[in-house]
Amino acid sequence: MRTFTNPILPGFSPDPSICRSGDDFYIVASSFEYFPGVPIFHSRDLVHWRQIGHVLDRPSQLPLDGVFSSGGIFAPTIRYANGRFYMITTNTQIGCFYVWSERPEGPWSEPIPVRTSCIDPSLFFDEDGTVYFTSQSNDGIQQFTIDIETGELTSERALLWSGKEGKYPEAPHLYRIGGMYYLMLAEGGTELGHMESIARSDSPWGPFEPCPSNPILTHRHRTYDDPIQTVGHADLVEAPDGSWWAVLLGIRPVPSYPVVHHLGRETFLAPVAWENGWPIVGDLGRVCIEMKAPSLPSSPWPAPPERDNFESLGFEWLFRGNPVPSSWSVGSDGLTLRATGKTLDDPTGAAWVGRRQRHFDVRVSTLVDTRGEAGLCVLIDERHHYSVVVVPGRKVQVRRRVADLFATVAEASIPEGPVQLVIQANAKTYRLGFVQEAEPHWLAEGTTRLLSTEVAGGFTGVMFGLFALAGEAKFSWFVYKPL
Ligand code: 6LW
Repeated sequence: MRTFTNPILPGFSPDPSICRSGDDFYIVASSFEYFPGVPIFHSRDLVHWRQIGHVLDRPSQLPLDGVFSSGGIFAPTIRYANGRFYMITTNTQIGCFYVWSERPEGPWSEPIPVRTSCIDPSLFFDEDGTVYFTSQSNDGIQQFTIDIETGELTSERALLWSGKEGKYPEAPHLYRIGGMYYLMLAEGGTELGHMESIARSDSPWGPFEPCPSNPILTHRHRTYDDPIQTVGHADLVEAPDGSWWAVLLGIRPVPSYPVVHHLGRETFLAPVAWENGWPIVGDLGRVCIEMKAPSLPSSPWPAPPERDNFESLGFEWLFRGNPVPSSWSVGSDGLTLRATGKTLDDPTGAAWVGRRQRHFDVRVSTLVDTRGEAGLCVLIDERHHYSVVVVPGRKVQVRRRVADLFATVAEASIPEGPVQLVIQANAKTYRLGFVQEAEPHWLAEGTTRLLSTEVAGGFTGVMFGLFALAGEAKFSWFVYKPL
């Protein structure tokens, strides 16, 4: 039996939504305070994915003024209809909106606002041309029809079925499958009680008949040692061969009790079987690391290079909030960061670029040249980060910020010239240091637990970042090496 390995998108990539155009599948995920926003991935076999861009790659589409950590872009939905891709989402700074494009790699349109207060909006294009807008709202799952040219809501507001248990019904999607309308939603909260439920009706407005085996997806009854927890927030897609699949979010906790995770909520794939007009997700609602692969022809992408010389800033690299244009540039001599006066303790605005930690076991390193103060960090938010920093006087320091606690925990002297900084991660520990004459000098450690979502709060995951705190710094290269 051919299998695939979950997660299909490792590292912080929550709230996945999927659509298909011909033989091509596309996934989008939430991006919160990070810019550019809403990463978009492409696959031809549902198993191998590569990022083709960001849906929101201009400040005019993604204003993040005043954004806080885990604010910004919440759960997106992607749909393909009548030759156009649509992506609808919420920006906590401006509200609900959508953009469209004929090409998934962009450019995408300017935002079209939708005037209703909600998170987790979704679109459904019915065969008769009616377009439905369905979303979370304060009093349950709401639905309107929408004029897709203008964003105007064109019907009365209807409240639909709000799930099996009614706690945090969210992430609704409406589908028409086999002549019935299905309303699928997440409930129970995005933590350990997370689950996915479904109901069906003859009409898009209901009344909806709940599936007798709800929730159709959950790990809430599983023990702490299950390698996957919190599954839910799913979206369905039919493959060209008639098979059905769900993408969903889940976490891979660090083996420990109680459950903690630091890589963020990740994107998983599970097969969907239909029985008596109801979907069975995965192994009776359970998702595994190894699952039976789709029978689509395997279509892998070349592995991304481990080394980045910063000739341009690739899709992996993100800013916290809208970038300060004068704070960064790339060119033949690498990446230059220029301090802005903001630090790692500020939610946005520092001279900082970062990328997701996607593997538990990984080593990242960079060569930095500075007369100021600059370095390499691992960060989940402005209150939880570890860094190894070059400081004036040819010294390198390791600093740890955990909530109200801050300490410089180690210091060493370094010779003149560029210095190689390194962070090595396993599931439980980060080691921070520098490399001299090809030998790593480990200065200090920090536990991954203190950078976890359970400690920091919020909706994101850890990132490796490059930053400048004083003066200018040149980073010649960055290496991300899974171990
Ligand atoms: C998202 C909601 C959720 O909008 O978490 O797990 C919120 N689900 O649906 C932020 O990701």
